[in-house]
Amino acid sequence: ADAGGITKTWIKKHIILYTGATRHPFTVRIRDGSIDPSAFKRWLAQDYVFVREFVPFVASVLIKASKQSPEDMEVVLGGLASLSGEIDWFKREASKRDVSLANLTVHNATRNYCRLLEKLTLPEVEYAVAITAFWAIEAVYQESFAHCLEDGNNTPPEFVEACQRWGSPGFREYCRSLQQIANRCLEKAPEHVVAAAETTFITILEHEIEFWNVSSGGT
Ligand code: HMH
Repeated sequence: ADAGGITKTWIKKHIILYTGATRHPFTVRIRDGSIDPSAFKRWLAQDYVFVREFVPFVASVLIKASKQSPEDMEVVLGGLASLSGEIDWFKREASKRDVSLANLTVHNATRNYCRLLEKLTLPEVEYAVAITAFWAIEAVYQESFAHCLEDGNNTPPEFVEACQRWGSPGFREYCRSLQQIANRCLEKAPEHVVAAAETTFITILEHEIEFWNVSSGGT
């Protein structure tokens, strides 16, 4: 297999969708400084809902990883552990910006994405499919927010901290580890599992785009 593995060939094959998720107008506007602060607030509240649902999903990946490889388990455990601090960060950030997390409206795109996570949490979902989904979810945020910190950015100071959560070199390394695990699993997986993982990858990208759309759009 080539260096980037199967996941890299999928990125190339689905580059329009991938770019749609990783260079969405919402994050591009953070980078160029034209972001509407109310759009950021909308994103913050919806992502808080998402991250709460993400915890049981990652826990399910942890259980699957623990049955496959001790090294994989440690990588996934690191990700799960960091979600505790992430939830705290959302709460702090929301209170700073006067965003109520108590009785917020859950948008359709958020609900749909949470439903997808719930399905991917089921024990019958193959480890190779689950870890591919996990990698794709994290990679979209990593690529999106790293771009906001790259050379030539005009990211307003008040959003730099958020960008650093997912755009940092540490998060990039963590995503690389997930990608390597996914590649290794996919190499060994039977054809129908590889096909299911590719479909899941595409579905994740579509849900990420819909999710960003909610943040940038009106209500
Ligand atoms: C919608 N995708 C969404 N939210 C997140 N926090 C991540 C990915 C990364 O964890």
